[in-house]
Amino acid sequence: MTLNSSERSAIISLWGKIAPNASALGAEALERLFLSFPQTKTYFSHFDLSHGSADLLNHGGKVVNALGEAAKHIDSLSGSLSTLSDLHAYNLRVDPGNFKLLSQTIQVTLAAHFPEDFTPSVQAAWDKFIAEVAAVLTSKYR
Ligand code: HNI
Repeated sequence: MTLNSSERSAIISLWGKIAPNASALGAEALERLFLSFPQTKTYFSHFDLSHGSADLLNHGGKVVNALGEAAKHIDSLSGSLSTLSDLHAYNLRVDPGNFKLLSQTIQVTLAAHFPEDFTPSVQAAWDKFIAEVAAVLTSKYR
């Protein structure tokens, strides 16, 4: 499931536009996650999940910037995401199915903000990229 070179460029070039607004875009993806799939809120009972909250912005920034870091290490994801993988499997125990839901709300957020850039092929590349990241973050469950 490795990304080919045009998929890689699709990730890297859109990342340039995402980076300056990582927190706001991440917060929006999380808000969409919690509204569309309310069961995902169980992991965040200690957060203020109201629209525009500092918790959403902070955490949104962390998630999106982790994707940005992953994009820079696209050939060595399992090593570069190892600590995050331990965290999600052993400490947070996030059900792996939730990663697909977050992937969807990240993609909807990108489509809404970058309609010109987010062509079907760019969308397919992001879908694949986030699936690769999620595969690493859920690999330690096995
Ligand atoms: Ni996730 C913490 C990245 C999916 C629930 N998560 C983090 C952190 C990063 C991160 C970065 C902060 C780590 C730290 O502070 O050291 N998470 C990612 C990425 C994905 C992802 C890149 C998928 C693309 N996380 C999910 C999913 C859930 C989830 C699907 C549950 C629905 N994550 C959490 C929770 C925390 C967390 C809960 C801890 C939050 C806190 O600060 O208490």
